[in-house]
Amino acid sequence: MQQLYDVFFASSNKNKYQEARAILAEFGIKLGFFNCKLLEIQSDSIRKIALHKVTDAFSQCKKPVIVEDDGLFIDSLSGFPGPFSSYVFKTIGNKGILQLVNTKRNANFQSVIAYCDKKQVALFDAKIKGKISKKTHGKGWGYDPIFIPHGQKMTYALLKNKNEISHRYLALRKFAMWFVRKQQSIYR
Ligand code: ITT
Repeated sequence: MQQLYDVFFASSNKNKYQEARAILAEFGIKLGFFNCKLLEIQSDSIRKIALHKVTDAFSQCKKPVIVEDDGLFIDSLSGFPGPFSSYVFKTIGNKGILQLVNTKRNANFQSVIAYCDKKQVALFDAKIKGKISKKTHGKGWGYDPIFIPHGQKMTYALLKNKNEISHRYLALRKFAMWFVRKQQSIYR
């Protein structure tokens, strides 16, 4: 019988899963949702956070699984909120971020995808440069209404092709190319 899913996405954030599922579908990878609260260590490195999250995810899910850790890094705030992006969004939100940012608006969004199965762990990361807008534009989730990726005039929230250019897309594309090759070598 054909497997329903190739790999699971462990997260408490359905928005991240929905985007990841659409992105991986383009590579022929079927992504299931493993809705859970993951152990998040305190660290200034989103790679280290993702690594811990994925071992915790595999111990709960017991199937090939990926997790994602993201951060919005604002240059003039020395990279804040970075690894604390989830907490900062829940506390001060976009309104608070806009109050903190002055004339220097450069920022970048980073994603780390971590994969774990019975035999191995692998990490895939990506970064997209951009700017923080002067006010919110659009109704997207998280920081979508205030992040304008480099080379674009609109925020993530207003872009129709977010999933073709985003930090998530760039990291998932690296994962997908590796994963497809790995599956082919298993079935060869
Ligand atoms: P899990 O750890 O359970 O997967 P989370 O929401 O806590 O979910 P992160 O720790 O990676 O995920 O938090 C990063 C935060 O950055 C997230 O909560 C959003 O507020 C924000 N974020 C990440 N990617 C985003 C995107 O594409 N658009 C808007 N905001 C994003």
